[in-house]
Amino acid sequence: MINMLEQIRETNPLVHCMTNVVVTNFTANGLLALGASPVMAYAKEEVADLASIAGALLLNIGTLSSEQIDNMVLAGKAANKAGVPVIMDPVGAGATTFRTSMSKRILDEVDVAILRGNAGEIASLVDVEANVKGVDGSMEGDKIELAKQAALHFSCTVVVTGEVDVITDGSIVHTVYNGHPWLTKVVGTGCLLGGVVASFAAVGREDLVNAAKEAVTYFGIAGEKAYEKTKEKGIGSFQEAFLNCLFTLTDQDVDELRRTEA
Ligand code: ATP
Ligand code: TZP
Ligand code: MG
Ligand code: MG
Repeated sequence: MINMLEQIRETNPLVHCMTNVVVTNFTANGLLALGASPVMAYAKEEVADLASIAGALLLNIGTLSSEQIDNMVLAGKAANKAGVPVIMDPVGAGATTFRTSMSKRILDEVDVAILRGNAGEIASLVDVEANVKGVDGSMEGDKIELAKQAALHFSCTVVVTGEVDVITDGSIVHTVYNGHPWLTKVVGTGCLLGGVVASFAAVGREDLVNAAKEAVTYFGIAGEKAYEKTKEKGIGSFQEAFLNCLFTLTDQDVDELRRTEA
């Protein structure tokens, strides 16, 4: 049994999140439910200090400004220097030239360990035709090939999420079938997943593909369990049940319910 949940709950890794204003509270509560220790911090005066003592750094451009991107680069470089894994979510890349170019700037200046996005966002970063409307995105082609292409292009682990999730470093490929469509009815699940991936990376630095795969599997199973508890009620109850499942799921539950392929 892979005991990453136990490790997170025992060590409570500090996860420095530079994320968007829509999902800040949901992300902090989701990470606390998991067992990590979130801190949201943005000021240029402190981001480098925090990033270098964190277990992982999350850069999410959801409500970006150019000043915020400067500070993300500052934090990312400090994390790199300290050996802290950097997880990036290029929210809405492809929707505007600004989002695409700022995402590329971070990827150019910071050594990103794990890039997590929907297919449209990832496609737009490697100049593959994509359909991105605001923060929702898709692409028609093969998602495994897309993820591999992005992983090789940026020399990092890539997580492409959707109905099926693909995790790859360009050579090892995992597909995760766990998850539920209601996860798309609650804003910020993709963004929270970035924080969850960061938490798993904090305790699983030596094998980031595996850490990302385990994070995505755990998250998908929590979505399935939450749906079973609230399908007669609706998505308000689902959101609450989802947080409860992030809190209660064990490594043993994940092993029993995983639907993954390597
Ligand atoms: P988007 O803005 O396009 O919804 P996102 O950034 O919110 O993207 P998602 O791709 O929605 O990210 O991924 C968030 C979580 O939802 C992941 O755990 C993913 O597996 C799950 N998920 C997304 N779509 C589905 C689906 N159709 N069926 C099952 N699970 C899904
Ligand atoms: N607008 C800017 S960021 C954001 C919205 C709606 C949240 C996107 O969250 P997610 O996880 O990508 O659905
Ligand atoms: Mg979504
Ligand atoms: Mg998103």
